Amino acid sequence: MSWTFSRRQFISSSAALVGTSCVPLSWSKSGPARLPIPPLVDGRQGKPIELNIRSGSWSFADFGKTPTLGFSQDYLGPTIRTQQYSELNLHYKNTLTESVAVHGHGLHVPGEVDGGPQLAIEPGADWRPSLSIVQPAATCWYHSHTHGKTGEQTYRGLAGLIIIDDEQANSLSLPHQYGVDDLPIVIQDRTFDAQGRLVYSLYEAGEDGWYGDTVIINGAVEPFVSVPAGKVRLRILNGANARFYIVRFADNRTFHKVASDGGLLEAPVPLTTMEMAPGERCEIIVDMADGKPAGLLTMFEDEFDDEDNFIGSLLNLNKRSGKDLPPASLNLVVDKDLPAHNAPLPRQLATIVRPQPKQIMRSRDFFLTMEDSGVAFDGDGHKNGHAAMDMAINGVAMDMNVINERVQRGVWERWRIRSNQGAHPFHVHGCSFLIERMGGLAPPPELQGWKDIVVLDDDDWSQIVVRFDYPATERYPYMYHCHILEHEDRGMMGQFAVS
Ligand SMILES: [Cu+2]
Repeated sequence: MSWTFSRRQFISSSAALVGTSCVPLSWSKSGPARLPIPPLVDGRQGKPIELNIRSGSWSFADFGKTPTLGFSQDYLGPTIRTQQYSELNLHYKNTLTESVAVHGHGLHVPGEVDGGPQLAIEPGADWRPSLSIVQPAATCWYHSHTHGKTGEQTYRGLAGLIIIDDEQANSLSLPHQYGVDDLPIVIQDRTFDAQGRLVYSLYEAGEDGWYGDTVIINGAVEPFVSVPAGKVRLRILNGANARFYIVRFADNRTFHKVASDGGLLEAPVPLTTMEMAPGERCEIIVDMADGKPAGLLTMFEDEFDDEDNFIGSLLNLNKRSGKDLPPASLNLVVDKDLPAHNAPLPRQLATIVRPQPKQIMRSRDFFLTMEDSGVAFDGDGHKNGHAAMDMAINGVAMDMNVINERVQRGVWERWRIRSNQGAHPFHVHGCSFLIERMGGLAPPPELQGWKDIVVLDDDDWSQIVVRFDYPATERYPYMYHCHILEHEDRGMMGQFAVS
């Protein structure tokens, strides 16, 4: 199936909606799990941060352990804190028996330290990128970007957050106590077998990518977290391989989005619901001063597969009491003993300087295509009968030996992107960009900040303005690609050099 749900319907709707989320769980023998908070590693003084890419063993719920991958831990990696105008020195060690490339998603750094597939770390080898952080405050992340294996390695655990601070952002009155009122929230979905082991197969993934049936937050199923009776910042990453989520609270409370992929918005935007595509980050502030618990709902957008279903869901919401809602993926529970941040939200957050029309020097178009190619083959060349799709951008699949575009450094460009079928999150390395149009429409206020992912569809063009300030050589180029990881691994990706 391919979903026909249009972004246009979602964006034009300010109403809240509801639907089924993950399968309700009855596994919790020992009560709900506490939200795992990845350790915070301070990279601000330039001290090298060791990240061992290793295999692990992790229990997502009360159904036993499963083999996993992680950075210096069993599943996921530590949260790395850095700041504007500092050097971030990373020291990856690959202890696995397969090669791994690790990309710094959202970082404005040269191609030679960007971590694309050309920079794979061989088994037993090290990689020590030194990153000059010049960009402003943002929530970025690092994850596997290994040629043909990004989906599987990320699914098994190779992902972590990078928080960039800057003086301007630090001067704002926003919650900033990591693990107390400033929480990392990585949303993913996973499928488990009867023994509780992770199930994944690129070759058996459907044409929309690999969907897990169970939502996990920081590696736990339906956890809770204690928060102060005040404002709480959630740095939410949609770290799923393929799912688009609709995020809201069970009591439909208003929250404020303060930052998108590339950093702070110009002003907080009040919302009751938001869409998150794979790879996107949203920083939101939720006010817990009333002392009531808040359940974070993460609904599968693909289940709203047509307009009738979508409108039906809206009508259902009016009939439902709070008790009928799907289970919360994360429960925020107030602890009055924790120090609360109760200052009003700043009215102004950042200044976003947009290019003048005359500064935009050239245009490029990118057409993402999926075509049924008949019978699929597994990794050993055996026919397996599952959906086979040829994935391409501008008619060609990713080829490690081909530079698809050559871009001039420091010059604004307009890129237009659309697909022949369905919605795709388009990600560009080495930059943040601004969205001019999304599916033919002007972006809503919460998408008018710096971004590195734009959603496109088959009904109209999405359009961005972008400028690259760092070089990427033909040996170590940047990538543009669909962030549905199974689409990326099947070839919906291209390489470009900046000089
Ligand atoms: Cu795609």
